[in-house]
Amino acid sequence: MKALKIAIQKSGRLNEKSVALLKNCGLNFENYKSSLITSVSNFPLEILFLRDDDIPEYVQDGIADLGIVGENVIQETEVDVEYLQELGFGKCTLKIAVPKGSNFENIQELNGKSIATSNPVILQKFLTNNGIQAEIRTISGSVEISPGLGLSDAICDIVSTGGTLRSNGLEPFADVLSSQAVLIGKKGIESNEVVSELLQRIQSVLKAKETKYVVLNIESKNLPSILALLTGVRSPTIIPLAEEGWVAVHTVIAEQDFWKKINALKSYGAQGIVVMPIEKIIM
Ligand code: PRT
Ligand code: ZN
Repeated sequence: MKALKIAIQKSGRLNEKSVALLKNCGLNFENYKSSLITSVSNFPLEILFLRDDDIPEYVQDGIADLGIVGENVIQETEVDVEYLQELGFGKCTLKIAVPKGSNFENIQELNGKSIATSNPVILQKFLTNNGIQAEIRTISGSVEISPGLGLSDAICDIVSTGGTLRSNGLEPFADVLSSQAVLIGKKGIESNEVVSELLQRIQSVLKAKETKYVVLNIESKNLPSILALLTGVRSPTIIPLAEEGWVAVHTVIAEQDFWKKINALKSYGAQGIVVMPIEKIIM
């Protein structure tokens, strides 16, 4: 099989999780901070380490076959690439924010105002879709200080915790785009067998993250109530305990309703509940 190239961020917010995802897929590679390219020893793949802004175009132009990058960067660079998989990390929202106490109530009030951003393409689309005419001031960094310096009335920037907005006296006003890291590929690449194999591995790692392996003990007479609760799996494994009238139940529980189910299991008399992470789930 011919080796493909995947581009990931060299350093920054997505680097560590992109590397961890590929390693969790069973790929063996050295991750030298100084190198721009590294080979995977046990899979036909080379990894390119790039600035995130360059990744979409490298993939569109076929210099890399695949890439891991924030949805916001793909939209901003307006490239024509294949979206292969949302990866569930690097989650953030591109928001319009205004100085605290501005008392804006409706986004139409942005008409005639100036908005500073590093994402002029996405912002312009949002303004056009909402029939707003505002002046976009494109700046490359520290967007959040621009209203304080009198450079703009509002900003449009990426927000995750909201701490940067707060510490600059700003408050979020409108959501423009929700983003997370995604796996992209050059057009037509999804039919490649190396890509199918990698996608299958990525999906099994993501699926495993969404679930926990749970083992518990319960009195046999209470078994029907907890079986009714554990509907997400085909059938849990039931093993008799040495103590008469008790069984151990092995099952998986989805992360999203984990605490609700654990509390319900306890209320039905489950004891000795052990929870373990799952590395992969092969569907
Ligand atoms: O060097 P390179 O060009 O590769 O990296 P970069 O500096 O351009 O990007 P980087 O590493 O900061 O972010 C990479 C990607 O992570 C972005 O494109 C987003 O998809 C995603 N991401 C997730 C974020 C954030 N969260 C985030 N909080 N990108 C930036 N921020 C910044 C934001 O710009 C603002 O300055 O963090 C600040 C806001 O954070 P809070 O937590 O205070 O709200
Ligand atoms: Zn960047």
